[in-house]
Amino acid sequence: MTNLRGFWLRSLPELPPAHCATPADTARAELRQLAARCPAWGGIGISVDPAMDRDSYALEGKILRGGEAGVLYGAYALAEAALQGKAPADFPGGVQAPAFPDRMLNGWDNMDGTVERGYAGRSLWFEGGRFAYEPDRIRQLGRLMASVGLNVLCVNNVNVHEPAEGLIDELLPELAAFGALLRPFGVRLMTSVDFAQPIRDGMATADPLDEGVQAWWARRADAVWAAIPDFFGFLVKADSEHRPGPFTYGRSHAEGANMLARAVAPHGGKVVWRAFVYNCMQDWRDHSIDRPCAAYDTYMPLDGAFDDNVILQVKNGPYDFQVREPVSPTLLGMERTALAVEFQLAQEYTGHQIDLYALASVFRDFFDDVPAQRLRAIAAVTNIGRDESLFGHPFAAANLYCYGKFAWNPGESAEESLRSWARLSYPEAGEDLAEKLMIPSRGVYERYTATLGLGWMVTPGDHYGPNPSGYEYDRWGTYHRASRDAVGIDRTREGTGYAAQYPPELEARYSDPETCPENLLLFFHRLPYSWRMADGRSMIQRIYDDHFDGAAMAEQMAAVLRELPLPSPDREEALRRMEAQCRNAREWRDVINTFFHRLSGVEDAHGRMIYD
Ligand code: GCV
Repeated sequence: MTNLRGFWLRSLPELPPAHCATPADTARAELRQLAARCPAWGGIGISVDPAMDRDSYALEGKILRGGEAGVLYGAYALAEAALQGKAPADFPGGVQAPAFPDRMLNGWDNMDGTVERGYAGRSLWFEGGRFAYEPDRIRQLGRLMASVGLNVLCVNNVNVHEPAEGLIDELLPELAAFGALLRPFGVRLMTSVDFAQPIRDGMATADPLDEGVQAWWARRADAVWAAIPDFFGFLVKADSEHRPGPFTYGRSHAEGANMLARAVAPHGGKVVWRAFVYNCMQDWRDHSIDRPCAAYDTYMPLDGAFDDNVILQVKNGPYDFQVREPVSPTLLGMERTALAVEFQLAQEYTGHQIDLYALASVFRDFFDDVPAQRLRAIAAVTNIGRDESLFGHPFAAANLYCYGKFAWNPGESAEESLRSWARLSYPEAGEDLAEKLMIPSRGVYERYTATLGLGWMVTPGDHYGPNPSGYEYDRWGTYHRASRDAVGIDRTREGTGYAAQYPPELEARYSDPETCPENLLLFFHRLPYSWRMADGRSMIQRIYDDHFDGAAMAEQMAAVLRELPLPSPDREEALRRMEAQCRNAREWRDVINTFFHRLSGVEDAHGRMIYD
């Protein structure tokens, strides 16, 4: 059966029996298992209260009262408290409810079994053009999702490749069978759809204003909801990175999204429309286009034009899941559109689940700037695959765990969520694992890769390992513009104007290099290497120092890891990956420092080795 490496449910190893049909059945089974392990928490009964919101719950004496799925979230909350040694009397009183009704995971799984940006092996549920899985592993996935409060799973990649079109057609019975395994865990399904799908089905056009096209989608929706009555909806990547979309027909994204929304509305379905639209055929010499401006420029004029059942899903930053980005101004600007933020748990630019990079502080930083009330939903690209540990690196499980915590409560603390993950998942090592490895991990990774808000210096395509010019002369709009004297892009009103997309207070903070957070300095400003940082160091010296420090810190983390009392085989797996991380950190240090040394001609103040 499934190994639960890196996840606290390992302390309650039994899957609820397969005959559990509802979240309430599952909750009862989980509470029985908990009572056997922690007798002080025995004797708690469950009461499903149709008057409560679907996902909320309250512990009232010995009764866990909740909505249809809320009782299950309550059962897992009780289990977490019990396993951290708390007493039932300490359990929070009152009704507990999630901040967002829709808490989504997006699988970028292809039906041939590969996973786009997957670092935990092949797809957990697709192989050879169809569903192929061990039912218990899917139930385990449902259990993992419910245990961290998530309730929607998109099964296929937003880049919809051909066989996936069958998902809402001849493969519907397979999709329904898959969904049935997740329903007892309160998880509903979504699929990505290809905007041009009617054409592949023989239609002459996919124009959203064409009545034949509208009727085609309505028929598809009828078939999907007939097979899966609680189906969540469709996820769409349109007019993005060569995917088809309404622009082909001179239509707006509101017209495209609303056409689909009207097809699914009679079934209570949703359309989740991604706002990842930019010019991916840019000439690097053209300074008039600035990619981070793209989403706001495209969608702000459409604010208020989307139907109620459309959710616009916007990446957390304006670029693409870089190590550090400011928040997306689109999420701060749109007032009359249902919005979702999209994070990426899969560590595409953040270490491929080899290097440690805890995302908890990414979530914290985001919600420090974006009030949760602005958002209708929250989404994240999964980091799960067929590897035995499900996450590749067992500690990458922390990113799913912390995502769930923030999806439920955006006021969560980054440090505390990592501490509870570590205490619960590795009780023997918990404190040091959190304090010395997970909490500092993002800062360490940032130092040796992309300090001061510089992104994109990665190997093209693969996105692991350094290549400072790899994306510099390419068509993707991803430039740092490093020259002999200066680096960075001026994004103030005097430059590309991007900063003007923010509300005044943020614009003012970002636009002045003295108040701009140092970790975003070169994202917002073009500065000479001699620029004085707050601590008196020159900017170029700071770049050198950060890369030396980052690589040294990775070595210190390796020394800590060697001493941690972790169970096998997690310990060996983590050590093996840490060795690779240290190699990676040294390579980043040398390549980036050499690049800037050669360009600037400035020597390191400490005379350390930089290659000539
Ligand atoms: C699914 C980036 C990634 C792509 C991904 C895309 C997206 O460009 O590199 O792999 O495609 O984002 O979010 O659509």
